[in-house]
Amino acid sequence: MSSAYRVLTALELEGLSDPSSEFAFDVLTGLAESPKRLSSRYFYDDRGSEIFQQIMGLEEYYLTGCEEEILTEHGQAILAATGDGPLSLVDMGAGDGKKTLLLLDRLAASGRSCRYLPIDISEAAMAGLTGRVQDRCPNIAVEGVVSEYFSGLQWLGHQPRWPTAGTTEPTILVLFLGSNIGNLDRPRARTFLRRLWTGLAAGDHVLIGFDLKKDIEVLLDAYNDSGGVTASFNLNLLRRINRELGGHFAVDRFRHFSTYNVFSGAMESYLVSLDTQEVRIDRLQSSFTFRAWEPLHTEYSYKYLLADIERLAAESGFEVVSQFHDRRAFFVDSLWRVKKG
Ligand code: AVJ
Repeated sequence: MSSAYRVLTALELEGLSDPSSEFAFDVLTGLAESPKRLSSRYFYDDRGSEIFQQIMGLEEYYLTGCEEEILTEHGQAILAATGDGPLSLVDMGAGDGKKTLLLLDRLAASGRSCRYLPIDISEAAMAGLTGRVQDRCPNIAVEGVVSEYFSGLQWLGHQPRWPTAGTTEPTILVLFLGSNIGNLDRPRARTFLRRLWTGLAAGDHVLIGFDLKKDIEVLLDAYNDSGGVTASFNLNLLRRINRELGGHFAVDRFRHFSTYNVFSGAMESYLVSLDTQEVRIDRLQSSFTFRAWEPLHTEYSYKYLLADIERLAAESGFEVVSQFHDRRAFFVDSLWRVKKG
């Protein structure tokens, strides 16, 4: 006799999850909240990723230049800390991979056996990145995954560590560069790093880019660039809702505003409604009222002290190997080793 119920397996459920309905749901709930908010994870559609690449080229957005300097100056030391055996390089939120190439070039030149596993949410960015790496470093095996990093990480956790028989187990180095961790508040950062720890073995490494607390004027300029690129990055979120969810945002009726909260240590970004307006979003079968000067929160970018980084590592099961910073000490790439009992 057949039973009257079924137990859904994770696999059956997986096929049912739909990223665009998740976006729709988060917009629906976020705009119903008070204050209104949208998650910064939705910045990175193909267009948003393209605008972010423009941000990385801005003089005012010092983060990218600092990290390039760190990887150029200390790339050798970072790679050496992971030994000289086969290496799996996992790159979370790889973007255009320009910074990672600074490490890959060295690896390719050293002849060390290496596999490159980038994870990025934008397929266009991934296509560009994997193409570039394959051209530049033909002896590095490239296997990209287009997904958010949490699911990409889970997927990688189920992959064989090293498919070639006869070689020694590779060590893993996970890159989480560019201050991507800055979007997470402290509890979420801890949870994220614990998840990462769970998928790794003792002796694996992670290299995490943290933006440091510094002169507030420098911070404000980085998120309020004079060319308005950051503003269009932020406003692209409304354009994305218009494109994907049939929204009717008049994008020029909102302004970008970004400020520093000294107490929480975060740059906070908002879109502020310039007048009272009602915005219909067809696919949500809903309209939302924005009052004049009402804010919509879109992003946190947390800044760290070196001591915060050490505490975070300890709290999530890692040992700090080395903190590499640029000349001005604006930014740190922190190298951690996985500790297991
Ligand atoms: C990609 C999250 C590191 O927070 O600095 C840049 C995104 N937002 N300008 C950051 C961003 C506004 C960036 N991260």
